[in-house]
Amino acid sequence: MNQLSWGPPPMLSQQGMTLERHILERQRAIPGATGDFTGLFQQLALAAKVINSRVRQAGLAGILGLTGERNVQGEEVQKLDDFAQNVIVRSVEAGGHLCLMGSEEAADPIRIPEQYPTGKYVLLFDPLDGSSNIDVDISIGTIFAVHRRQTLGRHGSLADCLQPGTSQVAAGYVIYGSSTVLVYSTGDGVHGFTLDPAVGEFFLSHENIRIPARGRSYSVNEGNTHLWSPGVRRWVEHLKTPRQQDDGGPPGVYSARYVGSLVADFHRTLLKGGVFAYPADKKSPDGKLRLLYEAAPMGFICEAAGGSASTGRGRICEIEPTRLHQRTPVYLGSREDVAVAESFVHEG
Ligand code: FDP
Repeated sequence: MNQLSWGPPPMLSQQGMTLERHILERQRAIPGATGDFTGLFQQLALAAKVINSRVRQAGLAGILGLTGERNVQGEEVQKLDDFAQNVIVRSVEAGGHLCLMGSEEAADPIRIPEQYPTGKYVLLFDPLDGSSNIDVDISIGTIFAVHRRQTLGRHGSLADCLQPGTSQVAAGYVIYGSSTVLVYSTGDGVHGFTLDPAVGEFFLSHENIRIPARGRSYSVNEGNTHLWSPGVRRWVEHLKTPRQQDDGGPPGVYSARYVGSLVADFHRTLLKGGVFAYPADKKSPDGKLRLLYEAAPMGFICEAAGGSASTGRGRICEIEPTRLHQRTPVYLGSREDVAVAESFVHEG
């Protein structure tokens, strides 16, 4: 037996591809690139590290629980939501790369303070998604989308935030899970970086992620069955009904997997395949998830990995937004699984 094979596998940090270097190398390949984008990403990565460190200490530092306020969506604001919002704004506002920001936690677009220069990008983000899971130690995450500004003037305007997902120049998320992973795409491939807590750096761990064309699990809140349309109900019944597999294997059904934290449910779907859905229902006729800083960035990543992102009736990334906190129904995941969902949703 080869004794060397008993040694520990090489650590990610020894392989040396940091998030910063990855983005820098891509920037060098683009003629005329100014480094603005790289700078913005460095600041986002820093914010993710700060949020990560606080998420890891939350129970110890006494910052679990609610602030006592409600956000623009009427949801109770968790102390960590509040913290993450401040960290992101403070990390990116001074860099000179942004003209405006939009966040789940702020009713209106967030301006860059007068003392700082403004730049050509717009940042939309959900600072801490899945926040109802914070107190019970379940994976939560940060989601972000970057657009190029469309208007002139120092500050940009709401119109700069209201761009379709197809206009995103980058999208990404950070999952604070059993490890902390940052996944991003600029449209040509999806890459994941795992935080090495000993070094304090994100290292490339998931290069060129491709979502399988079909998966074996579905992820949806089935407690809402009574609120769904007949088509959505039939779709989930279809997934639960044993049928012959395409490859002639034994009859199989889909497994149910639902964390209730978008970043966690999406991350699993991206890596393993299958479908994540938050359909429109009687209580939320437009769906629950927010278009600009939840559905569109996840949709952009999903498509860049070879998957599909649908409202059930069309591409999420083609929706022309009209409101900052607009919602949309969501079906994200493996191409074939999303196509099956669409065929049922179309039936009504
Ligand atoms: P949360 O309410 O905990 O903030 O966007 C909100 C979100 O979580 C998503 O992360 C998650 O996918 C979804 O809502 C869960 O909603 P339900 O509790 O209605 O299933």
